[in-house]
Amino acid sequence: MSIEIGSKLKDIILPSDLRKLKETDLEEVCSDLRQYIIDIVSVNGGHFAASLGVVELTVALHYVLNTPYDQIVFDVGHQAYGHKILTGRRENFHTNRLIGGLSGFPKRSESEYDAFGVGHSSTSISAALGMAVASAYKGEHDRQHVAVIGDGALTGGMAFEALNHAGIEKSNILVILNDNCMSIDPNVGALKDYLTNITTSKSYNRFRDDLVSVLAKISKNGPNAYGWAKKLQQTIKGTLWENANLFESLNFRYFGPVDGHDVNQLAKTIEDLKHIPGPKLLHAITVKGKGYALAEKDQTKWHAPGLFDKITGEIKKTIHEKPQAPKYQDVFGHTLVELAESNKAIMGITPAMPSGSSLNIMMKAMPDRAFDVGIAEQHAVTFSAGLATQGLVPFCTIYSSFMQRAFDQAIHDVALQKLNVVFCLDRAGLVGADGPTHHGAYDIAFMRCVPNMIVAAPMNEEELRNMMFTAQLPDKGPFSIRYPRGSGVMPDWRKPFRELPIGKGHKICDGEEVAVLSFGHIGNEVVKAFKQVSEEGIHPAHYDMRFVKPLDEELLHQIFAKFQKVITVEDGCLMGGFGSAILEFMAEHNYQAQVVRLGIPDDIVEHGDQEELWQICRYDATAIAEEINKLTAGRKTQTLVG
Ligand SMILES: Cc1ncc(C[n+]2csc(CCOP(=O)(O)OP(=O)(O)O)c2C)c(N)n1
Repeated sequence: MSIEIGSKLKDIILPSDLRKLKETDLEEVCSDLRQYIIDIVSVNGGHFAASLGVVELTVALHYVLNTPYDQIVFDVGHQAYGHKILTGRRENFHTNRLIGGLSGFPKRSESEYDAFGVGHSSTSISAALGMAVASAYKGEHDRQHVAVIGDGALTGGMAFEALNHAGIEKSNILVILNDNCMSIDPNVGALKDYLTNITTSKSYNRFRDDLVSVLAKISKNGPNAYGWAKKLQQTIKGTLWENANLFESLNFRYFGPVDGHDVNQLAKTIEDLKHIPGPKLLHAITVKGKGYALAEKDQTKWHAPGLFDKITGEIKKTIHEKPQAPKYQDVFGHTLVELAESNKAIMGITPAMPSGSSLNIMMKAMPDRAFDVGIAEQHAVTFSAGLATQGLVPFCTIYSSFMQRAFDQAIHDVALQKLNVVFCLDRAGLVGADGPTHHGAYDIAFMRCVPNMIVAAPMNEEELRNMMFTAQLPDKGPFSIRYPRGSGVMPDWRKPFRELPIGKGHKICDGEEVAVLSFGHIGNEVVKAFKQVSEEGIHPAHYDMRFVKPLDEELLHQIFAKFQKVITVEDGCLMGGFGSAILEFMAEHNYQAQVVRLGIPDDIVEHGDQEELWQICRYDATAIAEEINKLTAGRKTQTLVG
């Protein structure tokens, strides 16, 4: 693949090269950088629209600041492609998100320019504040610390906690609010309305004009900047105080709104802000997808569009001859609407992932019964708990890895009160290219230790539907259902609902010598493995356990009475997970079988293709077949000898 690099971008290997250019070159740098992102993402995939929206901000920041001594923390980090390209990684950028290649998010081990590892939202202000306080403590008063945070990420509680703290620290921290009115889906909430009001209000616009003139004086008067800063404060008070500003009331100096696509103005403003001490917030208005018309028009679709033809904008889709199995998220979305049609108590809740979780199907069909609450997992869970106290049955759908945020709420607000909240944990297991920040590795372990929690995982679409059906029946208490990223296995999945007995697994096939116990979709790898080993005359038994809590003890007694060799398979962490639950059962009942546990090791699993990662972690079909072979090698030899 040969991609032409624009003439201004060509010579920039590091930000120090960028800083050698004239201000008049910056617009061209931005246009080259934008084109490079389009060129690479169109053939490689990854996040798209967010990086296009911050091209000017990224160039202005690296132009003005002395990175990596000065530190920039990008919130979430899905918008940091431009930053990666400008900080020594252009040559490798074509490996972005591929196995062994660059991470799709800033990562400290990848570059000294990545001040903080990110992936989960709303952490940037806390991290930048920690750095700023450390710098102040060490006497590095010239050092700048910047958090670049989107209006979506600002809806996360952590961001407010950090603003609240930063307002009483005297540290030099600059928060740049990248306001594009979008999260992945349109941003939600009262804060979004507030930011829109600031952007359109007349008094703020008057204030902005005053600001520009004061900042111009600061620039001119350089060393005496502090005096001008005081004057600036008076200006702010004079023109702004009548309309109390949220950030000002938290002791931040608020600047803006400014045009986030005017790179020269941004560079000047950031230069001036460097000389103003204490916590500051610069409100930049940007357009998500800027510079690629289709992305500007349909920002949700172009958040992470997959591969596309950059000229026509056609998103590439594989054409299949046979009907394909649906994505689990879509089975969830359609099934929820179907159930909600007959059970009026059902409600749907998502923290900022309507399209990612397919709750948007219910939001469209039943707008008064489905809620996008913003990037607020903790709130989503406790809000669901509140609904449940009133006899409603909330289905709270959260990606497994984001559910980590709401662990206390699951215990304190749901489980202790035995409330009927159904957790639908999407993207459970290894997720692939998003990598370690996003792998849903821990939910089996952290859900099964919560008292009163039912923990289930479907092996296919029909089981998912039946688990959802069962969970909404009266008085089931807290009920968690996990399913992976991607598709199931049943093209014909709209089967009639059937109640599943809680805590009951089932035998998929009888066999001899070895029993394989699986939990969830990964059981389909066991089915494939059995095809491989059956050709060698090996016929183990397979059990789909369906529930890790409560465990099907009756079935386990039968299994351990018959088998001395057991393999457990899970798409989750081995420590404390499904295999651990089986070992605990054995210890309690004094069983002595040989057990091999397959799942995610106690290590960080990097990014890569989902199936490649199963292979690396040794629980894909081939690895399972190999383990079966190892356990049965003795029997085969005996058979041959006999
Ligand atoms: C805790 C958490 N929840 C959900 C997500 C998924 N997520 C990734 S980007 C994003 C939207 C961020 O919006 P914003 O900060 O405004 O950035 P933009 O994409 O608009 O530039 C969401 C919800 C996440 N990364 N972290």
